Amino acid sequence: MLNKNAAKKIISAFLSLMTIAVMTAGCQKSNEEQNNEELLIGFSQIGSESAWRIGNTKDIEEQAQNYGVDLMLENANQKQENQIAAIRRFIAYKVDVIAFSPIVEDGWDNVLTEAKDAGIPVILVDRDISTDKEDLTTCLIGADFYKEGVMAGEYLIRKADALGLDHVNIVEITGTENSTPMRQRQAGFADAIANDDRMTILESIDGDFLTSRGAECMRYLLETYGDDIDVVYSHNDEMTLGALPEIEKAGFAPGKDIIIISIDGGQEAIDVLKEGKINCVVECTPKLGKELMETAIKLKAGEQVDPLIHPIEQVFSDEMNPEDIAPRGY
Ligand code: GZL
Repeated sequence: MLNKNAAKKIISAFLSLMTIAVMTAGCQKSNEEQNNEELLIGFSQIGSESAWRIGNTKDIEEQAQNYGVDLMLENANQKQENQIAAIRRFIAYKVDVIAFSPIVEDGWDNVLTEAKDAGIPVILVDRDISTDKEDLTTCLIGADFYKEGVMAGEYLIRKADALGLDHVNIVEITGTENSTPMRQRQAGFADAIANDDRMTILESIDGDFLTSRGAECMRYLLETYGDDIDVVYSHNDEMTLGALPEIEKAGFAPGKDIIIISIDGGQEAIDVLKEGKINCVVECTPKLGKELMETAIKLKAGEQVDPLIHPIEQVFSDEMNPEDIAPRGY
């Protein structure tokens, strides 16, 4: 039978061991969390307006899985206010990194200042913003839209040479007004043809990157300019695919009577190019997910990141054998 003192010492020693065990377990748990901490990205996507956008979303989700990254992706259904609200939710949720494709370039200063004050880095994907403030974003991962416009203009000059044209009347169906791709595709194309006296842009009209608007714009342009139109320069495949039936209804053969130049390079447009109804499609890859994950992982680790990441892009046209074009995947 233990005397009382011995019993007290054993109980005291047991309680001390228990305390150490709990504390160690607590430390071990926090150490384990720190070692296996998940990277959480909050992504605000513009919407689902095109095969390009749907392909972009799919690629980001697939790459998040490949890299074991937690992704909160919210679809803004083409509304800037929905993107701003989503970014505020990401801030409240204390995500590690915020990423988004800004539907237009202006109007982001307040919400991005809130993200900066919260210490959450922001990655721009696909499109850019316009701001006078410093350091609201860490980098831009997206196409060189100006170069896409230049490549479209350079194709048209080659096509006019090949056809021996002495004047070329162009109608332009632009993407969403004040968006980066619209501004830069318009500027690049205009600059590429600026010194060619054969070229005249009859009118530029906003098709908002939508098939339905592309059809409406084409109907108006055909009613206004009729057979004066030699070329349609469309800022994305959806608007192009909306325009083509209107051209045919008006009695013209797209790709022959009217040169058709488009941008994105989705499978549907490439199939129509193979039919000879589109003459040129400038590639704009939606596959930006890998670069996004690698950049976010670097930011989480406190590493420096490239401020600008442009994917390499090509031109598909009737200057090549369209059968050589590999499946596009979007
Ligand atoms: C381009 C992207 C554009 C696509 C359109 O990177 O922002 O938005 O060209 C899409 O198809 O709507």
